[in-house]
Amino acid sequence: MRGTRKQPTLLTNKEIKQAIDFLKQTELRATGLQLGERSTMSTAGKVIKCKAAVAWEIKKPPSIEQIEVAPPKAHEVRIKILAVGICRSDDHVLTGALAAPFPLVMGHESAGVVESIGEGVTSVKPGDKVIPLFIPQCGKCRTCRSARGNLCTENFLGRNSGLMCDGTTRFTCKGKSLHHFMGVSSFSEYTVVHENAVAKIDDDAPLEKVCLIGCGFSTGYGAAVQTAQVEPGSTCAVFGLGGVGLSTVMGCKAAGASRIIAVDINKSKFPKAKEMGATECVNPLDFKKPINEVLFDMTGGEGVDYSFEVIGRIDTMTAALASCHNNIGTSVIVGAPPPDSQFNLDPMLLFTGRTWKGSVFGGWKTRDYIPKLVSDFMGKKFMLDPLITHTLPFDNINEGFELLRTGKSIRTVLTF
Ligand code: COD
Ligand code: ZN
Ligand code: ZN
Repeated sequence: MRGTRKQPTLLTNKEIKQAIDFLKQTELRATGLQLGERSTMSTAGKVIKCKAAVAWEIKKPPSIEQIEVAPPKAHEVRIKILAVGICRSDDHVLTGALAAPFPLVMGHESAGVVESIGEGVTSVKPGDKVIPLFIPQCGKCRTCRSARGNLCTENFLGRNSGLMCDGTTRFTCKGKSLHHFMGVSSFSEYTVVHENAVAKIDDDAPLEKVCLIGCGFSTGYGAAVQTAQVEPGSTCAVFGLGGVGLSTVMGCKAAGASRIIAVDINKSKFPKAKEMGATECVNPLDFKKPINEVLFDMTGGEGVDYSFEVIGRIDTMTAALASCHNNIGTSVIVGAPPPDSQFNLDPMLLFTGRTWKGSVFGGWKTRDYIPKLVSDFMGKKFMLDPLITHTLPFDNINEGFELLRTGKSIRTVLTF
């Protein structure tokens, strides 16, 4: 009987090699790394030397340097960044419009893969695709416990120390400590963030696109669908048509607004705004009267239902407020005001019932909603491609800043 038992099938050498290659590729896909790169097992617990853009001084372009990135401490996550967008706030740091301690590693609109985790981290593991979050979600503070709001008390915008929670930094270069930025610092091949500031996303998400969900897209889109909760059939006005304002236009459209009036002093922004859903475009420089009066004329003397200021100027914030219906209108401030600025406002604008709100990162509770936004993108509920006008190798970061300053780009994505 023994002689008749079927022999196990033997694989040829070629088939064995194919199987090993397949397993290797599967593992690499899971970590997001390229062939030839070994990471998770070999680098965990060690200092990693890698490339980063270091901003040494205000008003000087960042320089590409080799830096050392320490391993994550308890409740921290070290991430290999694979794609990062250049946001206006990064530029604001360089110009001094946004205060941050130098030297630092900027960058906050990114996506990557977890390289290693510190003690006590349970929500992500090495190999997970993630988006680092400049607003964390601790789950414990007053805001996190509330159904409303998203500005977790642990947020790095308010703290602005450029240090991790234990008061130290994970970055050094040429023997000097470098500050973190917004708790994220993604102009670096590797970064360390707190576990509360990481969102695990879909394994199939294209990182060079969904990195925009880490700031610009979510900030603008959320202002309409989350903060204002624009209703179907409403009339909206969006002031400022940069990447964030265009995302607000997309949000108004997704919410079912029937009129979306796009406002900008640069008329070259109008074709893209129309592509994103604007029904009309207005240049305030074409009129003698104030833009709020123009918008009242355009809406039969009623004003718009929702207005959004996506520029960051005091005069346009007031004009956007004055543009909405005097009783049921809502105006949302998305742009950060210049430092030390003040409003000089007619209180009647608010006395009659208008609602004036601010929105940071689109009002999304970040760890809850950023993964959902990525899934919505994968489900084709909105587009990111029209916002990405340039993709450059990381080393060309200063070319990316120049494209932003000269108004030639909407978003530049840098890849490593
Ligand atoms: N009237 C009309 N349009 C104007 C005016 C004006 N007086 N001045 C400028 N504009 C237009 C410009 O022509 C431009 O098209 C647009 O406004 C601004 O676009 P960008 O490309 O400069 O900027 P965005 O869209 O990338 O970002 C704009 C913000 C206002 C969102 C940004 O600058 C900001 O303030 N961000 C901070 C808010 C925030 O949430 N920060 C957290 C992380 S970023
Ligand atoms: Zn940003
Ligand atoms: Zn919190």
